[in-house]
Amino acid sequence: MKLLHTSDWHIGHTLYAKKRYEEHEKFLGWLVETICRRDIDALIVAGDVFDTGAPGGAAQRLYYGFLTSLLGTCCKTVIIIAGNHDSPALIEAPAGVLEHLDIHTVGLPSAPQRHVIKLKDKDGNTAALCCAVPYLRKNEMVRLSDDTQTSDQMIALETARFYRETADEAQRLKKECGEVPIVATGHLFAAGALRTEGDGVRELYVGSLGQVAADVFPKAFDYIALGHIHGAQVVANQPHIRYCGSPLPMSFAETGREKYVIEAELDGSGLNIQQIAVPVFQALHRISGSHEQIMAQLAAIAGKDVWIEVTYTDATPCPFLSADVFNAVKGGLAQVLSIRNAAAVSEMLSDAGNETLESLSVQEVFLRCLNTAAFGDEERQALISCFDEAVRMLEDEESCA
Ligand SMILES: [Mn+2]
Repeated sequence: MKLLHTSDWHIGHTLYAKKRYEEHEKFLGWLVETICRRDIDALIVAGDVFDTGAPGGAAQRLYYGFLTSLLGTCCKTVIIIAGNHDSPALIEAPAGVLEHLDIHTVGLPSAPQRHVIKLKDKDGNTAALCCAVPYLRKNEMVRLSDDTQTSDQMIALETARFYRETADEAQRLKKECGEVPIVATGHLFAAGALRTEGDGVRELYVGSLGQVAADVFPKAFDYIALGHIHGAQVVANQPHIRYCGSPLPMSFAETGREKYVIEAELDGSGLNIQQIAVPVFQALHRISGSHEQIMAQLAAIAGKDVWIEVTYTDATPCPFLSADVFNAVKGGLAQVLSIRNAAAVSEMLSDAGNETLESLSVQEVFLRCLNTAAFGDEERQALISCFDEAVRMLEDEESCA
């Protein structure tokens, strides 16, 4: 019995203003190919299928297109759970239809029987059982608990109880199915899991609330497929409890980091794990330094198909940095997605009060940028109306997406 574990696709994600549908399309195409090439029996998607609770048509088309392309392949069962970014209702809405295709979507916690799913082999026999547990939302936990307080302890206790009851149900079913392995899913923050700055993981609860110790998972589980943390890792030194991580880098902070899906083979002799590296579908590159250093680095890669984040590190303000940067890559394949100009930002913000960039409107930020350069009245007016038009177009585009 071979299963493939992936999570945190975040279909619909944008990197700065860049939509990433093309990368997702390539990833999902590669995933079908990989499933067929490696003769995978079952696929587990451990949450955060979409980037938002209301994914647009393009995002849903990619998702359903992918599921359709699995039909008739070696992959006989698909399990999809909702993550903290997903709408549980949206993930579960097509469950009735998808069930007939042995695609099981689980959004909300309910009775244990609903969460135990049979994984089939090619002859249609049950080859494993899966305890499909979605992200457990705080208000769901409060509903399940007698405790009305959301505390660290309550979340840990309810999570443990939910896994225990589901595992008990799986063990009951195992008596009917024979000696089959039991796998489980989760979308949670396991205590001790490593995060890196800017990895794009949205906090589940405030502070350390909701970190779950590895001992909440019953011993009955032979493999636990987790989602939520975007870097692949083993939990608490237990090789059968792991995060596969997101298949795409979720920010420039993840530039150069290897991404994986995980193949877990479960048979009589135990568990055999292989990390399969996901190809890079869009190269990212970070550049930082003085104006001179930035220009030299841009010149070297302007011809490559790469998305760039530029960080200006000198303390002296450099008001024309953006224009120079965009000129440097003009006509080449490289695209600059972001320019971080800390010196310009701090010059624009007033020292009085605790003003931050986030507290200003986009128009206000633009006006202050204009103030740092000497434009004539006419030129200034033209730039303002041009900017307003650009903002309006962006807003229109967003409301249509
Ligand atoms: Mn995620």
